[in-house]
Amino acid sequence: MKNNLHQTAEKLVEDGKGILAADESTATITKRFSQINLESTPENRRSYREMLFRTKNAMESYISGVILYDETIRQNCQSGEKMTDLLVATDTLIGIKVDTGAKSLSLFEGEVITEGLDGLRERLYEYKQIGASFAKWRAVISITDKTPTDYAIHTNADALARYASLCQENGLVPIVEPEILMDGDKSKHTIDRCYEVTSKTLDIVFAKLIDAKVDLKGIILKPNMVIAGINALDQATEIEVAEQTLKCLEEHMPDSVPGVCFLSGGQNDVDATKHLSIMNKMKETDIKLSFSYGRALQQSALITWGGKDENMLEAQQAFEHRAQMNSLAAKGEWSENLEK
Ligand code: 5MM
Repeated sequence: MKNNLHQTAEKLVEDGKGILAADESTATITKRFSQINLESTPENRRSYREMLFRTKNAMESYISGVILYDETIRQNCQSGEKMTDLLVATDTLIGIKVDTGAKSLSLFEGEVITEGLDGLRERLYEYKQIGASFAKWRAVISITDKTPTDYAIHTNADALARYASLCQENGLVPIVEPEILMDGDKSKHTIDRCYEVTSKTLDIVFAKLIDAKVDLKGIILKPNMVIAGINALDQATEIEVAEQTLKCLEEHMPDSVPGVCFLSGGQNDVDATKHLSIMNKMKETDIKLSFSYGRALQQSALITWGGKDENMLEAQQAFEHRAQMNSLAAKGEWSENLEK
């Protein structure tokens, strides 16, 4: 019989739906707002996110869940209702970012460890009472000629496993996000190197999850695609990205995981959609591949909005368009001419 965790995980990857990552920490959303010269105040963050969550058709038809930041899960809309009520009204699952960010890893230059385990059990309990049904923790691994070290991968995987077990203990589905960053250096960050590092990281993460007794049917994996770095001299073709990513997941992710929701990681929005769609067309198994995009779902809406009320409708249309394109990609039905 399916328990609640399995049901929630399956609902997150329901056909043609994916996750909106709107859990930018204050520092990150401030960086995003600086592109439109908008001050990052609680009111502006609320207006922006409220605009996204009120895009009714996008939320109802294409988005299974939204990952929130602590501020948003406790925030009220301008009209006084809770922000989370907007998600409940469109039958969108409420998620919450529970890591407290990646901090420099002592004695390992250039590497980071994600923090947030202290007091996590109590915080998860509270988020569950507020209405969350899933959570997210992002581990960050970078590619250079000296990194990642084995220690950085292991210590980040230990934290992911501890987080995931605490989530399941508290009835929340953990989104397990080991992100290999795309900004490694020019010559070192080839698609082959990304394949090697992603494979190794997934092997270690899943070994630790299993050791921690995490029920793999009650998690969602949020990985990077296997792709050359943004600055890499040798860029891979879209077919290579799709083939390598599929191969990596088939060989390094246990079959029991109910679904994969990719991060976009700095790919431009159309590339993130295109790669997802090609993978879904190409796959020969019933692996569920969807999206948990932040920038690739939001960037066009943010720029169109520009912080101005009069642009809200057009910005919502931009958001709905990207959500619809990614919904099609999650079914392998996207094509370039739909972008026009
Ligand atoms: C939306 O941004 C998330 C939170 O980032 P910070 O902790 O840096 O504020 C981030 O974890 C995001 O969910 C993932 O990176 C996926 O987003 P992208 O933009 O890579 O699809």
